[in-house]
Amino acid sequence: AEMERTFIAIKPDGVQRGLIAEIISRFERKGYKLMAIKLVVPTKEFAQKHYHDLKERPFFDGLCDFLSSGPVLAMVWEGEGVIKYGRKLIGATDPQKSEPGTIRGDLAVVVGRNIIHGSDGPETAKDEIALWFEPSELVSYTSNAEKWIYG
Ligand code: YYY
Ligand code: MG
Repeated sequence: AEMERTFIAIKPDGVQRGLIAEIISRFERKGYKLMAIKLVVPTKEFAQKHYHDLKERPFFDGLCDFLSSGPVLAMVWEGEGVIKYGRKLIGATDPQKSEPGTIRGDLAVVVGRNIIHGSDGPETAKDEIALWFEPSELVSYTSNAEKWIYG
């Protein structure tokens, strides 16, 4: 299997609403492998780094205030196609447009409180994993389910 890794974070709204287990289970039951996980309250400066691509957008300041307003569950998930398919599981940015069955479609209502972040491509995945995690925090292990998931 062509394994790749993506950065997934449950934002403060998802944590406060008690959706951690619900969200993790969607990645876990799909067959992706959890490589790293931690609960952190990012500083506003850290949030600005995470969202640096959006610094010209009108919602940037509010977005960074929000991300740094409480605990964020930061994770790295591994699997074949996990970057692109992880975004499918998450659904469209605006929950008004996310399909039912997706995380945002099922669990969120407005764009400013869309509960989850996922890397949007291989380059951002690499950068975001490096921003949020030390290399030593990534745990490599063999999953016994792997041969049943990938054949
Ligand atoms: O990657 P994704 O989270 O789906 O969307 P981005 O375009 O990267 O925007 C990041 C974040 O910014 C989004 O999850 C909510 C917020 N946001 C907003 O508050 N208002 C918008 N019009 C667009 C995005
Ligand atoms: Mg994005």
